[in-house]
Amino acid sequence: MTEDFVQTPEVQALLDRASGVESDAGDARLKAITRDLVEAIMKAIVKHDVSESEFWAAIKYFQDSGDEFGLIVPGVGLEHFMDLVMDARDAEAGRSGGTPRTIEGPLYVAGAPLVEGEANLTDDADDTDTLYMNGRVAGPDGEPVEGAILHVWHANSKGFYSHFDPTGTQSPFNNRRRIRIGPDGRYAFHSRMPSGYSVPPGGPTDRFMKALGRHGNRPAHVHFFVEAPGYRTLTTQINFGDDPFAGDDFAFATREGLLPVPNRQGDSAYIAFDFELQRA
Ligand code: MBD
Ligand code: FE
Repeated sequence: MTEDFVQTPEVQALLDRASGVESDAGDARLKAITRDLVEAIMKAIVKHDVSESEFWAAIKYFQDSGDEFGLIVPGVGLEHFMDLVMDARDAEAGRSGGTPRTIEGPLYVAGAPLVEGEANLTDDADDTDTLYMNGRVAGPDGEPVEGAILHVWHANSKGFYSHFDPTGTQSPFNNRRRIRIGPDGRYAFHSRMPSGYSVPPGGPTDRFMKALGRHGNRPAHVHFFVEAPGYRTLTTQINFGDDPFAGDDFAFATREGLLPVPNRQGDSAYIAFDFELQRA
């Protein structure tokens, strides 16, 4: 059997009815995308001669993966692909420059405390070193950006994020803050050093990665949204350039220009990093 099987009138009629495209009711865009996605799966089933038991194993896998779906998406490269798509759309529209975007990942939580000045991000005692980070938020001409809010979130020394920590030992917004930046565009914060992230051992993402002959590790990193009136909101993160996984990130978030090497001195590590925003 070949992929042409999907093109038979019977299968095409099935696709039209299943996606609703044959009727006027419903959401036209959703119908068209659903039809193409289901058709792509059908083609893969035929092309790879997928057996009934493989089919049901896959269905069960996705049913059981529920909470980790947001982790599987970056793991298979789709979230980074969206960055590449947005970069290409920007290039087509003649928009360029500024700090590169990179993926948000599945672990952001809205509503972190809003703070000002030299901010401390860590509520909980954590047994490791202190990270000091500072820099500027500027526009395309180097102008300081006024009224910016820097959203920051990162893992603790064990690689766990508050809200998603299986040990249940973190305060709700540990290592999560919104920092209101003053008119000079300068920010500074300190927090406990994050460790690299690993997907939950033995979980759906871990099992998938192992079956692909891969791993589920990310280098130590710090996430940001940078928003300011009159500028485009930037979603990005820095990954530590000296981390063993800096060049081998399972989520494909590391990018040139986003890999500073911390200046480590005893129990402290320093990172200077400037953000450049595009105008809205
Ligand atoms: C993370 O901490 C993360 O940032 C991404 C992108 C995926 C999984 C865990
Ligand atoms: Fe992360």
